[in-house]
Amino acid sequence: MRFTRAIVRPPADGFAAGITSSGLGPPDLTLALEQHEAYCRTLERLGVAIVKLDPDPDFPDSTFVEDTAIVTGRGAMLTRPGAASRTGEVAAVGAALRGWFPQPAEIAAPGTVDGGDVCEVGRHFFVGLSERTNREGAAQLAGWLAGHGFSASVIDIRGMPGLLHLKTGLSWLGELRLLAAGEIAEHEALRGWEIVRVPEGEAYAANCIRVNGALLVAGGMPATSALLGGLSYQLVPLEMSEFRKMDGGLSCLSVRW
Ligand code: CIR
Repeated sequence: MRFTRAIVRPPADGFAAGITSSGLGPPDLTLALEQHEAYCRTLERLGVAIVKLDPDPDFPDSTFVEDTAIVTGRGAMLTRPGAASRTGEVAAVGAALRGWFPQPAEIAAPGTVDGGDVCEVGRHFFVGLSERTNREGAAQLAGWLAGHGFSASVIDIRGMPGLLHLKTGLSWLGELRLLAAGEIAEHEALRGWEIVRVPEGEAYAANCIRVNGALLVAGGMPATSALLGGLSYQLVPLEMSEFRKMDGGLSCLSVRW
């Protein structure tokens, strides 16, 4: 699918107060803003028009817009993020999305879904069951997807070490190929898929995004970059150090369609 638009939201003052388990120390906001700007410029260079929301200091995790909405070629759905501190982030993204999708579907309580648990792979979606996405939310999402002609399968990542979301450890590289780190690579839901395994010590590199012929990858991951470069992807490495400190990756920073 060719992307033409993306919603993004720069990190706000107070970014360091967001949720994190990384143990990498507090992010530097100035550097985070530079990294965010480079991300936006890259999307634009690849033909994606950016819809930039104002930073919101009331929501320190609000730069991770991906978690608040799911957009497919056939419609949009607003999520109900699993972390209480993040539920208020949906309103601003929803308001922006309504410019293109006037009546988005919505995940209803008690369901919870974070967009980071939703991995589109063509006409199929893998949905992670996680600390953020519960069974009820996953079922609502699968029902909505089915109504639009998409299938879905659930991958329970609870108990898999180091994974906040499904896409922390899994990315679609296009066609029948996936990039996966750690235990996810062995999951039976992925049988029949060609799995490219993230090299030891570079698990953070598992979160990457394909955008209009390019593959955006985290910078500073030499073994993964060499592996993917060898598979002839057009790599665009982006520095993500400050978002990594807050458990965020490349996919989290935009809602794309
Ligand atoms: C959180 O814990 O919710 C944020 N600090 C990080 C969210 C990252 N989002 C994503 O992977 N889709």
